[in-house]
Amino acid sequence: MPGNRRGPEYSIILPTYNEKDNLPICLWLIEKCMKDTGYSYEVIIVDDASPDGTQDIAKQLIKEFGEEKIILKPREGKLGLGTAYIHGMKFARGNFIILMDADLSHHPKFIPEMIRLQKQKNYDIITGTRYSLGGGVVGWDLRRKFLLQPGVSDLTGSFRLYKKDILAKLISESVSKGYVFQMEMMFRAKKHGFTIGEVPITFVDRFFGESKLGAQEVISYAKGLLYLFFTVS
Ligand SMILES: Nc1nc2c(ncn2[C@@H]2O[C@H](COP(=O)(O)OP(=O)(O)OP(=O)(O)O)[C@@H](O)[C@H]2O)c(=O)[nH]1
Ligand SMILES: [Mg+2]
Repeated sequence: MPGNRRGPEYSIILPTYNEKDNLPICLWLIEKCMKDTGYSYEVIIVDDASPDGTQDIAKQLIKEFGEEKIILKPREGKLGLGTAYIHGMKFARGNFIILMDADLSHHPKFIPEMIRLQKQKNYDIITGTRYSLGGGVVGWDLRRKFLLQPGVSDLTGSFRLYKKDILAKLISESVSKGYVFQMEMMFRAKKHGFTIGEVPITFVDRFFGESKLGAQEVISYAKGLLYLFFTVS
């Protein structure tokens, strides 16, 4: 922890790769939504040397919002989503961690609801669920629908709120590096008997920027899934 100052209550970790168009809107929406809750927060941007200049935009936003609120923790190259969360966690000062995508697929308007539900029953984890009533998936391609079969709850989602110590414990046990990371978190959480609350969310496919879900990522995702099924029981 940097210094002995009291940190913000919530740390939002935003992994970015080529999100220069989405980042400003995303941060603006986060500020708007968090203001309404009255809780303090910080956003930790983990950018993996995006060639589109995401970091320059991030630096401008730091000037605008202040360096207490927006923290940039870049890495040398594209090292994957799972390790991006782990990297961001190292700098998080909040008691609660929110993981979300920066491409506006995850609308910050759901954060206050996640916070409210967590407080209500002191949940260990709140997950944004795309399959319950009230939520939905807009514009998903077939390939992904096929890979992520709808279940009772949304294991594969990546819009979540965690108690920090719970996430730290789950991370210390995790083996996944890429897209399967968040699913592994859920498998392990269930195994530990951690309490999980669900908030229905609408999920919108990215509008700006290119999809990073290439063939290689689909393959390693499928492999990771298989591995999890056999190792986490
Ligand atoms: N730091 C970092 N961020 C990443 C990496 N891969 C993806 N991201 C970010 O993680 C979030 C989720 O990635 P997306 O590419 O949106 O993944 P997706 O939603 O499955 O696929 P699309 O939206 O179709 O591209 C976004 O904010 C990305 O910018 C990575 O290797 N490193
Ligand atoms: Mg996306």
